[in-house]
Amino acid sequence: MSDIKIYSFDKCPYAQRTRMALIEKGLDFELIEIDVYNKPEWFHEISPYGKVPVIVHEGKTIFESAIINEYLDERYPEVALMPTDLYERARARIWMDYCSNYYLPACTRLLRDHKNEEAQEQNLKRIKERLLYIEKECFEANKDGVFWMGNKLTLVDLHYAPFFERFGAYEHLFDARWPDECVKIRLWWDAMQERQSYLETFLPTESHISTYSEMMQRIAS
Ligand SMILES: N[C@@H](CCC(=O)N[C@@H](CS)C(=O)NCC(=O)O)C(=O)O
Repeated sequence: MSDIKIYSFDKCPYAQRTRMALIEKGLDFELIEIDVYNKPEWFHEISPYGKVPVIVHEGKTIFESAIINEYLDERYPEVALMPTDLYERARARIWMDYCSNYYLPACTRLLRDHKNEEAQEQNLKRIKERLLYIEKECFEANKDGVFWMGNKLTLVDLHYAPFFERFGAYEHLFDARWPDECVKIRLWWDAMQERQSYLETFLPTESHISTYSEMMQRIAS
C-alpha cells in the first residue's frame, strides 16, 4: 500500500499539478477523489482550507499545491524537479510566482468580467502581454531545451501546464488567442502534451468549457 494519499478533484488544476509531480517522480500514491462542490463532512478534518489538493504522507498533512510539490521534490530527490544551482532555483520560484500572481489572475479575470465588454478587451490585452513576456523573458532567453528552465522538466512546467490546458476553453468562451509570436511557448506546450503525467491527468477542452460555463452561472447567481 502506498504511504502517500492525495485528496484531489479531477477538474482542479491545482490538484492536477500535484498529481503530475507524483507521476513525474514515479511515486506510488492513493488517489482519493473529492467533489469540491459537495464535500463530505470528514474532508474538513483533512483539509485545513477545505481545498484540494492535500496529501497525507507518513501521517502528516501537507496542503497548497506548490508547497506539496516542493515537499515531494525535497523528500524524494531521486527524480529531481528543481534545478540544483541556487540562483536557478530562485529563478524557478520567480516563474512559479509569475504564474500565480500575474499570468493566472489575468486569465481568471475573463470569467469574472464575462459580461463587461470593455473590461474583457483589457483582459485579453493583458493576457497577450503576459504571454509575450513569458515568450521573451523565459523561452527566448533560454540557451537550450524546450522546458521552462531549459533542457530539464521542472516544477515550473507543472505549475503552468494545467492552465495552458484550459486555454482552449478561453479561446472558445472568450475569444482569447495566443499571439503568433509565441512560437517557443508552443514548442513547450507540444512537449508537455506528450508527458505521461499530462496524458494521465488532462481533461478535454469540452470538459473545461462546461466547468467554466457553470462557474460563470454560479458567479452570476
Ligand atoms: N492555492 C491552492 C488552490 C487550491 C484550490 O483553489 N482548489 C479548489 C479546487 S480547484 C478547491 O478545493 N476549492 C474548494 C473550496 O474552495 O471550497 C493550491 O494551489 O493548492
